[in-house]
Amino acid sequence: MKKSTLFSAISLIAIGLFVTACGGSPVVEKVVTVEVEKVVTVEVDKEVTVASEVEEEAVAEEEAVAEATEETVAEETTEETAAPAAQEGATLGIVQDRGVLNCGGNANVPGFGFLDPDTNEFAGFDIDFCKAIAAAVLGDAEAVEVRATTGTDRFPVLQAGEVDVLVRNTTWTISRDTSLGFNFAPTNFYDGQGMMVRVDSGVESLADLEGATVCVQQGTTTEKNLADVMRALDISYEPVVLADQPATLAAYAEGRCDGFTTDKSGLVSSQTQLSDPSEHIILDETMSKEPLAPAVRHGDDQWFDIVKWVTYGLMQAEELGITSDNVEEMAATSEDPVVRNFLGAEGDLGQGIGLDNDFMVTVISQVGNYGEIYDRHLGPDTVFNLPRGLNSEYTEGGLMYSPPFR
Ligand SMILES: N[C@@H](CCC(=O)N[C@@H](CS)C(=O)NCC(=O)O)C(=O)O
Repeated sequence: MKKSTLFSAISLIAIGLFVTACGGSPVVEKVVTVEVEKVVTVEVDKEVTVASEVEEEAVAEEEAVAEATEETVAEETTEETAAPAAQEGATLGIVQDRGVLNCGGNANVPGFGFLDPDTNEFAGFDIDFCKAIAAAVLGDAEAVEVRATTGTDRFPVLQAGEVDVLVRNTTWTISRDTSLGFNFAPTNFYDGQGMMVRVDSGVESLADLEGATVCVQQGTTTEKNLADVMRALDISYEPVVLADQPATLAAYAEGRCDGFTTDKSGLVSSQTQLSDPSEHIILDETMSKEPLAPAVRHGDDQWFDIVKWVTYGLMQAEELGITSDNVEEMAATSEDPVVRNFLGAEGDLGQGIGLDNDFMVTVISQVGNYGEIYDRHLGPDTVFNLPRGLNSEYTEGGLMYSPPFR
């Protein structure tokens, strides 16, 4: 197919934003610079998609800057040369030759994706999905390089192939799944947007936020949902749009916003980072559906299948009662044909995706099943103690359901 080079450079510079800081006095808070620069080599019929997406992002950035009362953003995408689609069948070989899985992650959401400053290691629920994929394709759950991404740069980074997979509390939406050029593996965490407020504000529901300021992070579904929900409820409010989670949380903590909105998982996580978590509550209302899922680039169905079936495999293992402790024994001794096929003791299910037939034995022995991952990072023995809710197995009334390994 014919190729061409697309260069798109968008630079929005707004200077001298006069804002009112917490103390009330007007100050020049920051020079706002939003730059999106792309040089991409693409198939001709995909140029329009990429270009229009960049434009959409630019418009969204502009709106965010215009809407926000103050702030923010020195945001640059690092993408220079990018193929928006992966080549069929290539990714597995690239990862195996490299010997390391490049995984787009989050550094700022404890429990999900967090760069521990003490150990300088990434840890969390999402990070364990990176590890599971590495175990499946490289035989080593530790063979992962996590790249910290923000709400804004995660998509260009994945589009450019700078990471092989993105596992970063990313909501599966139609535009991301189509025009942005990604495929989503099964949802690994069903979430919804919430609102955190101070207990002493007396705010008990969204309706009480008339005239309030709300801190929200740029480049997220959160930003758009907030506008939609408040409009539908006919509540006027002022968004304060910030570049990343630390800035958004800090602005809320400093009292610059009455509310802080993001995915409820992100709120629970962020609440633990506040100096006195008990001074804050998360409102009962759920403002949106946020199915969080791993994503890969369009173009390589084999790679998509691998990420998809490793994710399902973690759920299937939990359903079958296979854990990191018993997986080797189950593989060696189980006479249940479903278990034997799943673990590659018989049949050739791994072969269909270019992996060893016992790939799930490697994954489960090194990372555990879905329930083990959940409990390790979010369960009753953690500071989050998040009930499984929708993230329970379907046999327990939840939505975790793997199609058959058959
Ligand atoms: N699920 C939403 C929101 C994801 C998101 O970016 N959440 C923020 C707030 S918890 C975050 O992870 N920030 C981390 C960071 O900025 O480093 C989406 O996909 O747009």
